[in-house]
Amino acid sequence: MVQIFPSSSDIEAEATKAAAGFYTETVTPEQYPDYEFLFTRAIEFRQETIYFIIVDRFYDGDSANNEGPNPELYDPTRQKWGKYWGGDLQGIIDKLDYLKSMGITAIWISPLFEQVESLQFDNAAMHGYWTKDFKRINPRFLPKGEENSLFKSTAFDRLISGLHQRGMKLILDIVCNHSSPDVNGEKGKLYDDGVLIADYYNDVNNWYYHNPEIKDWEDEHQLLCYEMSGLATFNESNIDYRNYIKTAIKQWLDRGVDALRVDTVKHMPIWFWQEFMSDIQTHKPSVFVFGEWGFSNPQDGSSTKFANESGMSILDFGLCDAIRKALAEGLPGGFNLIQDIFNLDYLYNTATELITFIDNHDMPRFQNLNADSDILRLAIAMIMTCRGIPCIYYGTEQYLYNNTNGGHDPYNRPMMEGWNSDTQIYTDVQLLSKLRRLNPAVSLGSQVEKYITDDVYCYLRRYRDSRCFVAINKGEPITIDVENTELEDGEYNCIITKRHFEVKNGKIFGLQLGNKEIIILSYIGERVKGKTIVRAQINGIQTQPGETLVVTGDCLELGNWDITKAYALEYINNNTWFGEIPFDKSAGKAIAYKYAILRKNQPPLRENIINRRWILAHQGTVKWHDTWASQ
Ligand SMILES: [Ca+2]
Ligand SMILES: [Ca+2]
Repeated sequence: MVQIFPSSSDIEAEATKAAAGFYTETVTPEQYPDYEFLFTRAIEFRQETIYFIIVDRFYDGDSANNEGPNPELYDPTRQKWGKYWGGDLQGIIDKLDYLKSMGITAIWISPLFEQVESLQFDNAAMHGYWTKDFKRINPRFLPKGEENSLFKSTAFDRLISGLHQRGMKLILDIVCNHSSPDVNGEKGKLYDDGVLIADYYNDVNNWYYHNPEIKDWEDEHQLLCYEMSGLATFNESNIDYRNYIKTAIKQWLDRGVDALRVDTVKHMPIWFWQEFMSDIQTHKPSVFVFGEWGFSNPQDGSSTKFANESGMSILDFGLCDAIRKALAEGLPGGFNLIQDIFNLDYLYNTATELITFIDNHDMPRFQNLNADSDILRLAIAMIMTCRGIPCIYYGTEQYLYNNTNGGHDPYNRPMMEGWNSDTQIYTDVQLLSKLRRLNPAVSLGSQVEKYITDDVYCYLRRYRDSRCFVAINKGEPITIDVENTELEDGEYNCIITKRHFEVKNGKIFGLQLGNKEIIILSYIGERVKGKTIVRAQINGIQTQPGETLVVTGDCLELGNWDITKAYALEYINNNTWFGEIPFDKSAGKAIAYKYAILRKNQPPLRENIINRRWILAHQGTVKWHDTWASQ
């Protein structure tokens, strides 16, 4: 006889035991597991300046490794653009001082994973997107003869320590969607630190989809489950695959990687990324992640949805496209094309964390569209000062480009040649990277247009009492009046040209702008200081002018529920309020809080929610990403 339900006497016995504390262990505070790390999520990346390196094309620091396992894949003449040319990890290590001195604080390097060692037609996997083993390093990037298991590479350790000693960060480029295409009759042969675990042509454990190429790019099923360029495409429903890829990435993070750039996020379902992000951030809460949603644009709801729901930021293709059209191609509309993109920032929950760029390894370089280095300079100064985290493609500061076939792939990946630290862009980035670190208006603040025509653009970055005013003229010399700059009255020197300006009654009269000139005026106010600083962000509430969003809570720093002592946040845009809240007395303690809106001539409007709860770290920076709980 099978007993399905416990008998009433069993239930009574259980109840008696529970009442007697039978199931309650006495735990002293010292024995509590330390879960505080889970409440210190998300590193602050917004003050960084990123530099994107194609490892093979940056610098050959060790010629002994150039022939690699298969010499056929190496082209010493550097004429065959699909083959390896010799760049390696030692080359990056050798140039860290060059990058540091330019003001670069984080480098994104093309994938380091071990690649298929064969040619497909005349092409090798120098780009790093045909992975054979996610737990091994491409031997072409390591000293000859060094074991290439992730756990054994000393060159990788030297790269990490070289970066960290200089206060710089490493962003690892990862691909979860696919492994390798058919090369020499093999496809998708995948290894787990040298042990074969999957093979597209003998896929006994269903690690891959076996679908044709994507034909209809509007069909979501095709986007997610079909192939691109014949690449063996992973079946993410297979838990063994997911465990493999997540374990591999965690091992790289354990070795010192600070952030991740994720390839082709569009081609995997959102639930996969949500699971990936929560597992990765539980493993290493400080990791910053951004994805490549190809041709993302605020007008494309699927890309903003991904940016808001996946747990990672994205590359801002929409802004890139607008800057190229306005500045490089000089299309009608000019700066208005760029402002049109900023006007839609409210569609993103965190527009200030979008990765901004003007070109990359998948499109012609900016100078292929317009060789004028002064225009390039304006574009770089713009991404260094507008909202988002700037990413500079390697060589831009040396005016590196090749015009073969219009600079389309692979001609957008030339070998880095010059290392001149006196170029105008090199020295601009030096100054502007410092500005990003020192002035929170640039890294965290709102962005407001102050003057715009097709050729002239002025905008203000604003956070608390910090300000950064930018004026750019891409056309003929002109003199303009800018009303309501929101700058404090007084004298300012442009941080680039050193020109002198006066702000009176909030206005700059007679602002003379030369041809292709940029002016940047900065005022750095008081920084928020505290043992623990919470960077609180709330989305999903549209306030009216004159209203203020505050955080009220059960601790001194939040006013002990006295709404008149609540902590005020800063307006960023129609979807976002943000602020840094310092905690001293309550650092290390559990608190409860909620958001409220202070309104004119009306009682405050509090969120309709019992409480939000948080365990404050003892020290450091913490992020809250909350959504307004409506009535
Ligand atoms: Ca080499
Ligand atoms: Ca896929």
